[in-house]
Amino acid sequence: MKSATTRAAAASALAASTAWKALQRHATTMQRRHLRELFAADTQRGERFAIEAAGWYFDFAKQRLDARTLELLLALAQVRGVPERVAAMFAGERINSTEDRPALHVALRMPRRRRLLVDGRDVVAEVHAVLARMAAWCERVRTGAWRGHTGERIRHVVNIGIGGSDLGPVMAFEALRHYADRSLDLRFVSNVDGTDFSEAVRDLDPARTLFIVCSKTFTTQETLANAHAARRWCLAALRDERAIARHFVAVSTDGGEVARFGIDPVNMFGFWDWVGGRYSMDSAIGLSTMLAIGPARFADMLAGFHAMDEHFRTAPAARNLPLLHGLIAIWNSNFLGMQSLAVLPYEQYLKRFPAYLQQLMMESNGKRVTHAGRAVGVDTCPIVWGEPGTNGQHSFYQLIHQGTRKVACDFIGFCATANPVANQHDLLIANLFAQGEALAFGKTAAEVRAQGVPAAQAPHRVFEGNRPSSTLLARRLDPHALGALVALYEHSTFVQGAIWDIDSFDQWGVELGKVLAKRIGAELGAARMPPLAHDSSTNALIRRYRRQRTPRQ
Ligand code: G6Q
Repeated sequence: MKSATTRAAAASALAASTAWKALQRHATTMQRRHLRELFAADTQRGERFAIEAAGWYFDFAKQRLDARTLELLLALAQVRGVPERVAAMFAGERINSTEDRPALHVALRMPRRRRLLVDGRDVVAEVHAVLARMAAWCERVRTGAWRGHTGERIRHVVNIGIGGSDLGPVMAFEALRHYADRSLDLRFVSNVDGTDFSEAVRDLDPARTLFIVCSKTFTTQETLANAHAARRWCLAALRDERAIARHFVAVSTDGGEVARFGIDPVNMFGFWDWVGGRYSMDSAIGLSTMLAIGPARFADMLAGFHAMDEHFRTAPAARNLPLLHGLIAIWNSNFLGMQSLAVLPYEQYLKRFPAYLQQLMMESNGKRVTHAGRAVGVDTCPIVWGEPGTNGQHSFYQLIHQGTRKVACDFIGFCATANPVANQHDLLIANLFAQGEALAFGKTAAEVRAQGVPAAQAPHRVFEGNRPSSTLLARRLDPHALGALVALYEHSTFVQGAIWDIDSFDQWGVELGKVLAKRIGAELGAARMPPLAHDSSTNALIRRYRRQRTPRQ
């Protein structure tokens, strides 16, 4: 009897396609080849399998592939219609099919002179109108022209949002902290856990604190709960409803909901339904970023995004960085059996980048059906995780080097540092390069023996190698480089989704939990224990929680 997976694969047009089968056949050959052999066979491999775009050097020579692999992957991209899908995205077509809307984040960073009509409206002009309002407001806060209700200058800014309305802003703030105005203290609150809010404001002065409430829909439970907590906290100290107008601004697509909350729509910065939450850090959702680094540097970041967009849109396939990055991800996960991708930035400022990418990639491509609702039939998004180097080396790298699970790695580094401390940047980057080398080439039993390692210990000291990685290297981490890096991963994610024929811009998988949480929330909140009709495990958890919870305040 065939397993469910086999049946799904049999039903899948993708798995049955000639291009896919050719890659499978090729993979059986490549599975037998070691990176040691591939490098020995081609002394130019390091240069041949590397490209550059928008300030980023992408070295994929340590991936387990050869020229034929690339040829087959590029052929797959052709037959899966990747070029047409890219064109459709840039043209503003409704490529988010299940929500019937465009996914037009590329319009957020188009230069002012460009025009792009969506439903008869020039979206580029609208984007620049919002950017101009954001810039004017940020300048007022940064120069002290915007004051709190009691006339104090704003010193603390708390961004309230979750998911796409948090992960991008916090990642960008951390990444660009070196360029930030240090007289403004930025904090981020996302979790509905009251600890997040309480710890964020415990040492703040309400008279000097401003809240940015970021929510595309302005109906998200967590964000509204935290925004109401902020409102109460602010009013408890300032004791005047009029204070809200000086201490709260909103970023949303829904002016009605913003007004209902009590924020003056004059203090609202808008965006559009064609900006997905996880693709929104360069829209008004990036208000905290602009506040921190200033409008000019925010524009540099947008220019970085745009440079990578233009490269992606126009570069020939064989030299197209996001396209190759996405195809290599397909190769690793679908043909070499890599179950996860570790993103390993050797840059402390990128400490939140893996978390940001987890949402970008796993919420976009963690799907099991195609646009038409049929089983994809092959594995989709790998599990994405990571931590900054070198910390990870003293923790989970053991598994990457010698474990039985297969992990593909993306190393990210910069040639220059904003914080030179003796020779520490050289040490950092030496570690980055060393990890890629160790993973690829390992250490053979013969090498271990030659070092005089006792026979009993030898198996523990062997590194089989042949573990693939890519290295992304840029000159320095600045707003332009960050924009280009994020755009690179956005487009790589899109390429992978296009190959699998899935809608990378919806997220129906988050709905069920939300609905159940509402029902359970009512049961936890009821004065008397209500009749419970969940499974026996959930019922028991609810009863236990009700018996042991903190008394209401
Ligand atoms: C991202 C998702 C999701 C979203 C949050 C917050 O692509 O849609 O993470 O960003 O649920 O939504 P709101 O911005 O509407 O509050």
